[in-house]
Amino acid sequence: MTEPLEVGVLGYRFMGKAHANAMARLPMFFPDAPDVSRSVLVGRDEDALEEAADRLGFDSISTDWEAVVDDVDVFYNLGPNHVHPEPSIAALEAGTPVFCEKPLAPTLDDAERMADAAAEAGVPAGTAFNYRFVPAIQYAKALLEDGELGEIRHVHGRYLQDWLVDPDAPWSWRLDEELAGSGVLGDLGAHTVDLVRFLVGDDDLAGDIERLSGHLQTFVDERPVEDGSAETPEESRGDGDAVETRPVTVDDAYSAQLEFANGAVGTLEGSRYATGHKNDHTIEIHGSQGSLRFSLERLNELEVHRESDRGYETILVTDADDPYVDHWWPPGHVIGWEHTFVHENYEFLAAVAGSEASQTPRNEDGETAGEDGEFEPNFADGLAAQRVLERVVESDERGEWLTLE
Ligand code: SOE
Repeated sequence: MTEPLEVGVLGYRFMGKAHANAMARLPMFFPDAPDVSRSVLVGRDEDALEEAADRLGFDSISTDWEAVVDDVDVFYNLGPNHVHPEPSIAALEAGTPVFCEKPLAPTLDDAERMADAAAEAGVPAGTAFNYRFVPAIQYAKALLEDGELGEIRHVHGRYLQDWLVDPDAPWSWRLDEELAGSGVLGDLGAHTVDLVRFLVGDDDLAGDIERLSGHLQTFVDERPVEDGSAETPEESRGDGDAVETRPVTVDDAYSAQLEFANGAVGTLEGSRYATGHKNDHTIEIHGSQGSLRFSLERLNELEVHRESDRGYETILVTDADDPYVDHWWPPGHVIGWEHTFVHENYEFLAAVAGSEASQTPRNEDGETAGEDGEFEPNFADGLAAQRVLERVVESDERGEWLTLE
């Protein structure tokens, strides 16, 4: 029997919980996944770490990431954005595979350093764009790759949340440029840009984004501080005992217009002020022979329109032969947001183990991601998304359309 992969995880809040849950589900639902031990949980506050390690099933805790990155078989970086670069680079320099939350880094420079370290290390380095692993999104990709929508003309991506609508919702690290890099742009826009690249980025579809025009807006420029740690909409509701305020130094909303290599046009939008939208990520694509649309709030469905149809057909992507579905429940027994983390952990850890367990679509050589030790989205994908986001910022500052190099 091979030894389990010892995983060290930095971060134990929202994303720490999502990934720990995913790892815990693997042996039950993906028995061909590599054996994993949730070995060490890393953070700064020992009491909080003890409590979280106990609850999330970790064997030990550490407040010293430098020691951990060298010691474990795999390092997960799930901390706030400003903590992504140094521990990830140190891990890669030690030859340890890294799985890092999105956006890859707070700045483009940091993202470039991280992607360079990954290329140098030659071990799996994944960016956790979990929405690629929604079965309906993979179904959509297969339709697009089969040319079923014809020539792509329009691509729309919107990610709307409403957790900052209340001007008294407390300040958090996500609202600080030093800690987060950007606001909605990096937090939500990174997901949308990645899905657009994933779905239509191939040369025989829309290809690369060639030019864009971006706009950013901050609606509330100061917020009350409670303990400054609010991380989720739930925690950001506020209980009115704030003692001071802190400036909001990031964007609250963004929009962008895109031109793709094949001449297709695109629009992107993201906001935390979209009243009534909790976690609404939608993608809509129109081609010469058909269209598709997807909404994260109905993630088991894909709406598809083909030339001969009079409207959209809603396809329930829950059949056993749909991506990943046979691991879960019989047709129609839907899955949720947390399953996307299980799928991405399965693929990433399979790549780390060099396992043949992966069931992602095979390439022309019949290989899956795990078989040749490659995992996508990798740090190069994280960097590519970041380049687009950086140009949105520059375009907003300069008030003009910009090309992407
Ligand atoms: C918070 O806005 C957030 O949790 C993002 O950070 C996640 O990436 C997204 O999936 C849901 O919203």
